[in-house]
Amino acid sequence: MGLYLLDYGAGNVQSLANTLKKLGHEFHWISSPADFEKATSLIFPGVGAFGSAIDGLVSRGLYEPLREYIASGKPYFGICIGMQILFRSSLESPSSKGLGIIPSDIGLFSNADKAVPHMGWNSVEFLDADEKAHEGLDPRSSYYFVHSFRAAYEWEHAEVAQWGHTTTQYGQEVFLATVRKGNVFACQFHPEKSGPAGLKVLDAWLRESETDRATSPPTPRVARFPKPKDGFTKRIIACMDVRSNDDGDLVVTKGDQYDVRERADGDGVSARTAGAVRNLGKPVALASRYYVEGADELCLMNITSFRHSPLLDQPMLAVVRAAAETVYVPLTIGGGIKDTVDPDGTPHSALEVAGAYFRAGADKVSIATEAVFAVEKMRERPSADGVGEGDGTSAIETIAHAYGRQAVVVSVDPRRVYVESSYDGPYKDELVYGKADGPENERGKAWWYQCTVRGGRENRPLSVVQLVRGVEKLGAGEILLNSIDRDGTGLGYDLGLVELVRRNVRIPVVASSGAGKPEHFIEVFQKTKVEAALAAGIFHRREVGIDEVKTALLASGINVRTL
Ligand code: 1PR
Repeated sequence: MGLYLLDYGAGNVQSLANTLKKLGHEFHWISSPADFEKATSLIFPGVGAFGSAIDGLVSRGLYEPLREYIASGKPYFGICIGMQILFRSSLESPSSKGLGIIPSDIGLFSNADKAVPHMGWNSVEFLDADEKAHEGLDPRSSYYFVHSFRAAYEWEHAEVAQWGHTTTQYGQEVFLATVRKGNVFACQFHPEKSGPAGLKVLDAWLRESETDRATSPPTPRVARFPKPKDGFTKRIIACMDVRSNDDGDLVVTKGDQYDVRERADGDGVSARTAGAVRNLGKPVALASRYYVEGADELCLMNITSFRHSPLLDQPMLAVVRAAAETVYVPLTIGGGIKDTVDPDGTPHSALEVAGAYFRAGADKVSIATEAVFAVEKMRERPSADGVGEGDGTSAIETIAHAYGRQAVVVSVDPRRVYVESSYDGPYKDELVYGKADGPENERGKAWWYQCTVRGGRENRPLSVVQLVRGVEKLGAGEILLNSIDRDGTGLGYDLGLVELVRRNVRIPVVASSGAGKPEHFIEVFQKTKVEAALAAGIFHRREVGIDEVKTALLASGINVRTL
C-alpha cells in the first residue's frame, strides 16, 4: 500500500526519488504489474522520448496495468512524458499509441520564432481563479521545462479544455503546462528539477489526502491568446571542470585557455605548487553552493575522461550521484561519452555510458570529441543541404533516439585561426573581423573558428559552423559553446563566435568562456540571441556571485529566474 513510482527504464528517475526523500515521503518502485494493485498513489516521472516510453512500458508488461490503474480512479501524478502519455498520440513517434485519456494529440513546437527544444525556466498561468485548485503552483515562480513536443491548449474543444489547469507561453505558442481532472494531475515541466518552487508542487500534492487527490473538478473553459511577450527566462549556468589532482583526489579545476596547471608567476603561486593541477574545491560541495545561490543549471565536465572508460571511473559516477542528492535543478554531465573498450576487452557503447550517467542522476549528457568525429563521418555521405547524412550509429543519434534530443548537449571547443583580411581560402564565408580584438601580433586580421578534440589538444579539419549544423541534424538538443581563446581570460564572451553559431542553428545555444563581470552577461544577452550564459572561474573564486549577475540582468530588463 502507499505511494509508488513508475520507472520504465529510460532517463533520470533518480532525481525524483531524491526529491521525495528530501521532502520526507516514503515510496516504493513499481517492479511488476502486480504492484499496481498495491499502489494507492502513483507518480510517473516520464523522461526520454514518447516512443521509447511506450515501448518500455509495453515490453515490461506495464502499459495495460497503468491504463487500468488510472481508470480505477486512484491518484496519478504524471511528469513530462508522464503527462504526454495521457493523450492519444504524439508527433514524436506517430506509430506509438498513447493512453488516450485526453482526447487530443501532442504536436511539435514551431522553431520559426524561437529555439526548439523549449529548454529552460518559464512561468505558468492559471485557467481557474480558485486558489484551492492551485496545487502549490505560483504564477510568480518559474519552472523547468525541457521538451520539443507540447499539448496545445485547445480551449475551443470542451472535452480537451476541461483538462486544462495552467498554461505556459513559449514564443507565440500557448500550451498546457499542467492538466488536472478527477484523479489525474500532470505537469509538462519537471517539478523535481524546478528548485524550491518545484518541490512545493510535489509536496502540495503529497500533502493532500488521497481522497482530495482523486477528486479534482474539471476546469471551466477559458479563452487564451498569446501575449506580446512570454515568461521564458535567460539561464545562468555554473560549470565545474572535474579531474584527479596529482594525489588522485577528484577536484574542481579551472584552466586558462584550457591549461589547468598552476604557473609559477601567476597569482602568488610558489615554485613548489607550480605545475600542480589547480584546485578550486570539491565538486559536490561546489555544486550544492551553486544550487543554493540560484544557478539555473549545473555542468560537471570530466575533463580527462578521454583517457579511459567513464564506466570504470566510479568516483565520477559517485560525484554525480551525490550532486543529484542535493541539487534540484538540471545537471549536465560531460566527458568521455563515446564507445569504449575496458582494459579487459569488454566493449561499452556510448549509449551505455550515457545510461550510467542518467541513472546516477544526470539530466543531460554533453559530447565533445565524438561529436566532431561524427560530423566528419557524416560529411563523407553527401546530402543536398551540404551538411552530410548520419548513419544512425553515432553517440548523438543513439542517445537522442533513446532519451530524446533534449538530453543530448554538444560541447564545442573552437579555436580562432587568424588570416589576412584578403584571405580567399576555405571557410572564407565564416570569417569574423575584429578591430582591436585578439592578441597584439594578430591585430587587424580576420579569423575563422576551427574545431578541436580532446580538450583542445588536437585541431581537426572542420569549422565550427560545419560542426554545429551537423550535430543539429544528427539530433543534438543544445550547443554548449566554449572558446579556447577566451576561456579563463575574464575578457567577456566571444560575441562574434556566439552570434555566428546562434545564427546557424535552431536549437538552444549556451555561451561559455570569458565571463569576468556581470556586464559581460548583460552584453551577451543584449547583443546576441543566446538562451543561456555559463561561467566557471569567476564563480569558483567568488569574484562575482550568481545573485549579483541576476540582479544586474534584471536591472537591465533581462528576464531571469529569482529565488
Ligand atoms: O571530449 O567528449 O570527452 O568532453 C570533454 C569535455 O571537457 C569537453 O566539454 C571540453 O570542453 C572539456 N575540457 C576538456 N579539457 C578541458 C580543459 O580545460 N583542459 N574544459 C576542458 C573546458 C571550458 C569550460 C569552462 C568555460 C568557462 N573548459 O568548461 O567552464 O570556458 O570558463 P570561464 O568562465 O572561467 O572562462 P569529451
